[in-house]
Order: sequence, then structure tokens, then C-alpha cells
Amino acid sequence: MPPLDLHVAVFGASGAGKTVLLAAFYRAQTQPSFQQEYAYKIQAVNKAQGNRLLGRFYRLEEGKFPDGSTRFDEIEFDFFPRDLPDPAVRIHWYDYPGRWWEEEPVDADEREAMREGLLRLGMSQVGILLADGAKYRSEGTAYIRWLFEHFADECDRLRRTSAAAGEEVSFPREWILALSKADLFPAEYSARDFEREVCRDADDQLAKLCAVLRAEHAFGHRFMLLSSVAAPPDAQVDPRTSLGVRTLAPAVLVSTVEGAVREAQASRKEKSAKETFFQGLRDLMQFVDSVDDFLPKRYQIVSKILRFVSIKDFASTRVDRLKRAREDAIRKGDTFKAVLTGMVAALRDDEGLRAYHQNQ
Ligand SMILES: Nc1nc2c(ncn2[C@@H]2O[C@H](COP(=O)(O)OP(=O)(O)OP(=O)(O)O)[C@@H](O)[C@H]2O)c(=O)[nH]1
Ligand SMILES: [Mg+2]
Repeated sequence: MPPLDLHVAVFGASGAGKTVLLAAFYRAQTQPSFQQEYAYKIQAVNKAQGNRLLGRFYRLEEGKFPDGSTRFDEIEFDFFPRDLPDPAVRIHWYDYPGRWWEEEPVDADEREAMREGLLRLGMSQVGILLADGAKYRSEGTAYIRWLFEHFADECDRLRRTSAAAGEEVSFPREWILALSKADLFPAEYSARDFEREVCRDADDQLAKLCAVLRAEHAFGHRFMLLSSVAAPPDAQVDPRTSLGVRTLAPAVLVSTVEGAVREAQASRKEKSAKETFFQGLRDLMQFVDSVDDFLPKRYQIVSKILRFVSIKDFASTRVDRLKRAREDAIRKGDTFKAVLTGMVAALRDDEGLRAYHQNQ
């Protein structure tokens, strides 16, 4: 069976940390120590791209950050269970110049690359809006308000210009709001603290952005802290310390399933208003054979996920239980169950709990 395809779009202005994140994401999950702990590993589908990412990381080790990006790139990563030959999950990731959100293209070629690139981002299942941690640290609430307003305006503009050209843009249905450069915050600062501040200080702007994205149920509920490297002001860069880069793929996977559950719940008119996510999930699992018929196309990987992860594993908060299920799956050669349960476990470990928070 081919791997499950997950498309992730990182939305972030120039300098927010997209390119460094990509290098750190790859490097962290190719480490033998990662494989030991998480029981899965990643490989770049295109080896030359993998080497380019590693090169970028090695330059980070020498304290050299990359230049601003100048073009659109798609990078694909496969996730393999330890000791098994086939990948279970393929993540498609896009990197592009963040100034596309801020400036007019320099020429017609760039205009076309930008149009195509932004459309691709919109087709992804999960969107990550990257708030620049350095800016939030220095400007506080005003920056978050500006970010939401600016992003809402840009999405609106993209929708209008595309409509004028006869094209309909879509936006990801599921969203994660992530704070980059989290190493600039105190060690005890967590995604839960970030969530609290955003909901307390920028609720109006958040509501407006949700309306523009048509994502009232899917934006503003998942929060992450990300740090690709530790780069304290006036001290050396430490590329071996990161936060949340190992939580990202699991968060994307789980968000995709949640989106499908909500979609399925919404399609059933008799659903009670109080129905929980897990009731919805149980329901979806019962109808797993017909799920593809009523879920929108981009959720059709969900039926495959649900065949391999039990509802117990999905709901479990016990890391030891999840790890046992994962090891059992590796012994039996069950590629999908091994990686999927491993990812759910990664959301529940200490790093996952600090870096990821869902408020509803
Ligand atoms: N403290 C800290 N600084 C970071 C981190 N990641 C990136 N930076 C800083 O942010 C700068 C921009 O990072 P990039 O990844 O190049 O930003 P980008 O979003 O790709 O920018 P564009 O390519 O212009 O869109 C870097 O040169 C670093 O100075 C991080 O994890 N921690
Ligand atoms: Mg870049």
C-alpha cells in the first residue's frame, strides 16, 4: 500500500523561520537517537534535496543562517517504522519566499510562480500559521493582532484576485497557530500559555481571521511552540536544541483525523450538539468502509488511518501503553500501525505536552 499523503502548508512572513524549521525538522528526525526514542524515522524522497537540507543544517552549526528564500520548493518526506522497509506516511512540505505575503512580485515570472505556489498551499490539508517569536517577544500583543489582521487581508485579497482570474482558491480546513523561535521565551513557557495570551488579547482579530478562512471550527484551537535552534541574543547558536519540531508531524496527522471527524459529524443532521470528538470518531470507525463516499476527497486518507489506529490508541494519554502498541506493531511487521501509534505517542510525551496544546 502506498504511504498516506499529508500536505502541510506553512504560512509565514519573511524571516518568520520557515526555512530553518524545514532543515531542523529533517535533521532532528534523521538522528539515530530519534529513531531509538520514537521508533520511526524520516527520509527525503529526493536524496539530493535531503542533502541540501543537511547542508543547511551543518551551516547552522557554524552559526550561519540561510538567506531569504527566492523560489517555491516542494519537499517530500517519508516516515518509516524502525526495522521495516516501507514508509507509512509521506509529508509534502512547501518552502517559498515569505515576502510573497508582503510585496508585489518583481516580474511576470515571479507573479506566476507566486500564484501557483499560493494555490498549492491552499490545497493542503493542514495549515500552520507561523507567528514570528522574535517579533512577538519585542512587540507583544500588537504583533499578534497585526499578524491576524494582515493575514486575513492577504487571504481575502488572494481570494478576490483569483476569483477575478476565474480561479477559486481554497484554504486548508485544519489549522495550527505556531510560535516560532520559542527559545527566546522562558523555559517554562508552553503552548498553553501562548493559547491563553492569544485568546485573551487578540480574540476580535482571531474571529475576523476565522471568518475570512471560513474556518470557525478549525482555526484558533491548536497552538504550538516551535524552536528550530536555540539562538539566544549575544550568544552562540545551538542547533542541537530544538522544541516542537518532532511534534509537528504527529500534530498534523491528528489534526487531519479531527477534521474528518468534524466533517462527518456536520454531514449527519441528527448529530446532537453535545456529541464529543470521540463519539464522532467511534462513529466514523464503524463506517470505515464507506467513509470515502461521504468525506471530501482530501480527507480520504482518513479511512486508511482509521483502519490502523484503534480508538483506544487515539484516545490514550498513556505513553507507555502507546509505546507497547507501537513495539507490538513493529514485531508483527505492521508498518502503518507502528508509525501512526508512534506519532500519537509523540504528542503525549514531555516535549509534545509543552509544544502542543488544543483548547477545545
Ligand atoms: N532564536 C531563533 N531564531 C531563529 C530560529 N529560526 C530562525 N531564526 C532566525 O530567523 C531568521 C529567518 O529565518 P528563516 O528560516 O530564513 O526565515 P524564512 O521564514 O524562511 O524567511 P523567508 O525565506 O524570507 O520567507 C534566521 O536568519 C534566524 O536569525 C529559531 O528557531 N530560533
Ligand atoms: Mg526561507
